[in-house]
Amino acid sequence: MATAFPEGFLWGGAVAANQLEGAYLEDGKQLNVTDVMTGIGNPPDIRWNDETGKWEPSFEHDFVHLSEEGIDFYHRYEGDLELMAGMGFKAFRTSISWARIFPHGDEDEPNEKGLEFYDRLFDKMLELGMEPVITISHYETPLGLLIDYGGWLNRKMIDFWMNYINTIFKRYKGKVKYWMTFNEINVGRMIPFAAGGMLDIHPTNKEVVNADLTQQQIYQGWHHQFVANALAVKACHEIDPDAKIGIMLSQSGIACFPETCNPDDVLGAQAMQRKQSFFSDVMLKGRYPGYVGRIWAENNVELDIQPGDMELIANYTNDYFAFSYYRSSVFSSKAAGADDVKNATSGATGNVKNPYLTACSPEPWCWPVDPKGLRYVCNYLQDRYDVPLFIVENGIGLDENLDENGHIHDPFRVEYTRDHLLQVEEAIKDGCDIMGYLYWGPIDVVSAGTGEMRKRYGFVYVDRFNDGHGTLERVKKDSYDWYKHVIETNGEALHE
Ligand code: BGP
Repeated sequence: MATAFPEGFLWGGAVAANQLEGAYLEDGKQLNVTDVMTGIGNPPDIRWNDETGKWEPSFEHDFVHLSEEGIDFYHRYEGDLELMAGMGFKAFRTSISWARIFPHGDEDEPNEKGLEFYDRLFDKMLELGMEPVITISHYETPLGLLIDYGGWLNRKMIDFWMNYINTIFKRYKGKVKYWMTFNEINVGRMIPFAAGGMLDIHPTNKEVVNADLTQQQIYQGWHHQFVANALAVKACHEIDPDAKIGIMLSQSGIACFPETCNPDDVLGAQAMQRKQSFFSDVMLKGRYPGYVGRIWAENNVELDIQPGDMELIANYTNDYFAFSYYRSSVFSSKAAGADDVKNATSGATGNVKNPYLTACSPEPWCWPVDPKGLRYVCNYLQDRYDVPLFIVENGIGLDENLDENGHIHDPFRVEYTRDHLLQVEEAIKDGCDIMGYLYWGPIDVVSAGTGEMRKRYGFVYVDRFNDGHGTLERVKKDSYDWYKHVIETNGEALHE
């Protein structure tokens, strides 16, 4: 039976530098913001120093920052990529750790050793037949830029960003065909330091890091990122006309459904969707959408838009829409906390449970499983933007241990992935132009949301635990051969 997956469909997996590379201070690298965070929902582990009048990283803590060593991908990438190639991956997504290239962020010249690492990494991927799909900034703003400049709250960031992107576009021209600018900036309000890359450097309370940015601050920070995104599109196309550059957003929040046909539920769910679509409306349609005018007026937001900004945003929209999808949610106008985001990293926006969904990932995470939500999101995005779609994150985190025979049987992961892929196939039949599917975390990595190893997504197990112990040995789970079979049959195996 022929499948709907087109020839050249980019099957593969996705990770991010800060969650697996380790080597966090090696070869000239300095700290990225996530190097001092345990779970992106928490504030960075930095302290105000009255003498220097600055925030400084605190290395005094009684827990393990697992990302410091990650899964030691920095030293083991060859073997790990061979494991991925063993499943027949056509593409592998990772990010460039910004602070490997510009360690503090504001240097004029890049760190050659950092550039060499990614040369080796991309060469190895290409040798193994995998297209590098590269996120330019995946929660990895150099800490120096946050502490000294406030990150994206400051327009100067655009200059540092330009230095960074021009360096990497020129260096990796011909090697990287698929770029993405920012990972999930649409969750920047919930995760201002990591996803927003913003830090209020004039805190009123020096005991804690202020996570509550004003509406004025956050929209101004996003405006700087929109300009930076447009400049990246321009630079990418000029430097390497064969390369494509996408946006990357969390789109679980698009699958936010009204609890009932009560018009208040329907309008409320639409407002939730717009909180997500705002970002793609700007970066793909090239202008601020009308509905944000009301939000700005009601919150006294007055953006500082410099001459030329809106022309850039209009003229340099992205080539494709990459997104993550993990779960759906339900909005009820009657439930309390309608604006609450229950789980920032999953991007969900609703406030009540969906009685029609029976499965969820294990406690304490408990992300509801909704494969049809993915089909809904694909269709929604295709209708609204009409650009190629790239599913660059979808997967399930489970708490797993080797059994007495040294194996991991993970039928739930197979079921989750199969059910989602069947809905991707339906979306393709619906007319969606889908470039590929990259499973999130094909090898166990440190969780972004909670900073732990216990939440494992991999087809490959890594022997490392929350307290930092473990041999780092890699073991294939049952799902490894299953995914391999799906790829080699271009999806036909989903129907077996
Ligand atoms: C996305 C992030 C990833 C990733 C994934 C799973 O939002 O882009 O970095 O980790 O979520 O989240 P978690 O690791 O919290 O389970």
